[in-house]
Amino acid sequence: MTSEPTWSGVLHAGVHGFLRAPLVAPEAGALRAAGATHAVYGVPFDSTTLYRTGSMHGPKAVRDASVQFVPYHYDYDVDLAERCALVDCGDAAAIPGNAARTLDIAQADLTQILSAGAMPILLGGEHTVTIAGTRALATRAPGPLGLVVFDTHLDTATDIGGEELTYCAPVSRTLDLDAFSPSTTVLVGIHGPANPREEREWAERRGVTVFSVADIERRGITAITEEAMDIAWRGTAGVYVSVDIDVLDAAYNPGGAPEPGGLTSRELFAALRVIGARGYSAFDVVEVAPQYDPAGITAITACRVILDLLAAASAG
Ligand SMILES: [Mn+2]
Repeated sequence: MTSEPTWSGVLHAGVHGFLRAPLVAPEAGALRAAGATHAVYGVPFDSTTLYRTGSMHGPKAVRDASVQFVPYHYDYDVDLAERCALVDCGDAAAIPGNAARTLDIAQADLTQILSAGAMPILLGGEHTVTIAGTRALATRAPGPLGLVVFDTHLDTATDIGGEELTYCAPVSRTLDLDAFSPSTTVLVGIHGPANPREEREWAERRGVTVFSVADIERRGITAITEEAMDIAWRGTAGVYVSVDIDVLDAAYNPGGAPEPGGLTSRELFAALRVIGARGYSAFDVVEVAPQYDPAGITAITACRVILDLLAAASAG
């Protein structure tokens, strides 16, 4: 983060990375030279989206929204500028219409970030981009990995019309990797009539833990997230966290897939408090589709997801 005064000029003036972080190429040498501990990296890709395409504009919208925040987080009494050396690695050179090549490009860049000892903060793009994140972590991690996904949807499709690299399948493609296991995979926030029965049966058959909105209603988000992290960290060397912004109620996410009956933003932030305290290895925020959201609520909330996760991990 830069040392320029927070309130000088107008917040949105100038060319900036996420939270005014310096721009550094996604190359291990450059990242090491910059002393980066955390690296924001966007994947502007949405070519497999079935409904309301537009999350390719997510990374830009999240960066733009980030200028209204300061590195100090009141809720945690933590100044991220003192705790993290955050850089912005820009965006993947995504190939429209080609998920396989886009994921390869993103995985290579994310591997550079990880090999520099920095934590990737991946901005979608559609949920397919998670596959690049989990693949990169799997090639770098010393042992088995856990996966925690916040989403309205199961995302456990085997394929869509024979296409395996689709935004309906980030969980199933991650579980193709040897490093990940259904027994340490948890889906949180699932609900509603946008989940095919086959995806539910796939998750049940494999032994993936699913916590629905009804579970959260009954037990509370903190207890649910504590149990999710217990499961994800059971015998694992790292945990990948994916936040599909559509886990939130449509009131907070009018974008790509608005879903009535989802979590409140305060419930999500309470979950992130637990996740930060328990620790994670990498995370993403996906499915921000700003053009359906004239007030910019979704991108602002996605910024909060990042700032809360970083602050929660830095606190205490
Ligand atoms: Mn999803």
